[in-house]
Amino acid sequence: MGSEAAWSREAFEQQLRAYADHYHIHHPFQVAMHEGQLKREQIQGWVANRFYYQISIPRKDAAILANCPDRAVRRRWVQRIVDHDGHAGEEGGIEAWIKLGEACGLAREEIISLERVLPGVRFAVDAYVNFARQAPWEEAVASSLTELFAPTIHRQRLAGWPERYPWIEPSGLEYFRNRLTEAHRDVEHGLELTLDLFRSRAQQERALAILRFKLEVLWSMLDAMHMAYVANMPPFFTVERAS
Ligand code: AHQ
Repeated sequence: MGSEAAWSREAFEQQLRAYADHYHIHHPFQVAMHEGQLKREQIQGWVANRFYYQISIPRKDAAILANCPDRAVRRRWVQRIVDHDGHAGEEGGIEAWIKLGEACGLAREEIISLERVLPGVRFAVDAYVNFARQAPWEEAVASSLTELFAPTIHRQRLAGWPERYPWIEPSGLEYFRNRLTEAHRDVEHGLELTLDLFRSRAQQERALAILRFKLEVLWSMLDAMHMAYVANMPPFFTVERAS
């Protein structure tokens, strides 16, 4: 194992942020979405598939809490579950995502049934949740740092969708508005923990590898959607043709 000197805190943060160019904002499906090129069914497919990611996030975060012995960390990290599941008087992000789906013309039942979730999306999301269950809690914390790059993607949608997708009920964009503040707060905590806990060069390199894994999760989800909704080659298209 190399005995290279650890990066300074600032240099380590820069190494993490340098992965911005691997973020799924650059995936062809996401680029087409931003440029207004997606049809109604393609946007609906994306919302229905991303719902599986959204309902998996609180279970991912609960796995981190279950593995984390540090009360000070848990009492901040628990907010993520509340943000998504909601609490008395606040419907939460999962409900807001369903509202996004309804604003895109999907029926509530269609979203909640998970009937549209593609195998490739399910595999990628399950890989993320299982990683959080099996890895040391510190590593699962580091895997959430793709949200370093999330505010831009939410701002893009809020700015671009009303003009490019006027058929989407504007109230559905509430989810993205809420994430701007929630993601910013989450990343502050996640980045602080990662910079504090991954100290040696080997640990810092490990954190980069974990971030890369999570970037692959997000990219693979869009790969599955691109194949199904853009290339019109859903799983088993050679033997089964969706009705
Ligand atoms: O809506 C998103 C969300 O709630 C989360 C939680 C966080 C995590 O713990 O991994 N990551 C994440 C992300 C959300 N939205 C994605 C998007 O493109 O809308 C971005 C995604 C992320 O960057 O990890």
